[in-house]
Amino acid sequence: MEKRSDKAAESLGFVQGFVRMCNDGWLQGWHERNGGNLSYRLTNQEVAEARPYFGEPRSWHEVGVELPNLAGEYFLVTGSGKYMRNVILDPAANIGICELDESGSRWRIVWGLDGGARPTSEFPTHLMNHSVRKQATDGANRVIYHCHATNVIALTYVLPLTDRDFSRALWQSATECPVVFPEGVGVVEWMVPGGVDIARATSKKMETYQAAIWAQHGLFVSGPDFDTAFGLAHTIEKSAEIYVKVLSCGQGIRQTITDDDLRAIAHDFGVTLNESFLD
Ligand code: 2HA
Ligand code: ZN
Repeated sequence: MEKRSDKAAESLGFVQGFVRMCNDGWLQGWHERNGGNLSYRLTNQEVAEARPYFGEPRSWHEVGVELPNLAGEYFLVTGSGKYMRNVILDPAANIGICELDESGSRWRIVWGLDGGARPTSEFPTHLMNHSVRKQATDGANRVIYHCHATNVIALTYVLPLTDRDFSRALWQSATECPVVFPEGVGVVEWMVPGGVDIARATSKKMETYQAAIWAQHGLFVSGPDFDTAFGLAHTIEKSAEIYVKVLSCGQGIRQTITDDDLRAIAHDFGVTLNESFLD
């Protein structure tokens, strides 16, 4: 059968949702140059819808780790060196669908990433996070998103780089935070990006948390769909922005949300806060 055109594949619902999220992140100012990346694990239904557009399979590449629970899965992913602001102009040149082999240790491009492009340099981190989040959420989580959220990064210069310090600061800086991420956030110390070491450190955090902060670099979030994952990044960054503004007033903190207030929010909204972060 003749392969259908790349352009037609761009009208598939999950591709449109992906493209919109790339553009939303750009509009937030989180994707200077080629900064940041996004990946999405397709449902079986979406694979079936996309299959008519798949091209001749390209060569296999090693992930660098084996991820058996992702064997045979398909991922839509942004390209290495590609700019988030360009995705909406030409999706097939800037994003693509990759298939994992039956051992979960190799990937190949089946659609998009035209002109010899490759998946993001952070693909190992994305795949390891997908593996961990799929396991942790019984298959519900499908989105992994990395952005250079400005105020989150700024806080990694002034707060101790612990899960506890960041979780408390974020919970106290916006009342919705304990409801949106009651387990807190993980913090990964500064590491060289793009490799398997930072991927391992991040996915370890993602066993417990929906989000991990990379010191002096950015934010990784996960979620079941584009709205929830983007909303999580937006909520964390907004709270960080408030905390940065409060510190910038230069008067210290006169009053904040107390630990008993946090417990009261958790009680009324029916969420379980990570008690080890409360006094
Ligand atoms: O894709 O953000 O961390 C560029 C990056 C690497
Ligand atoms: Zn980055």
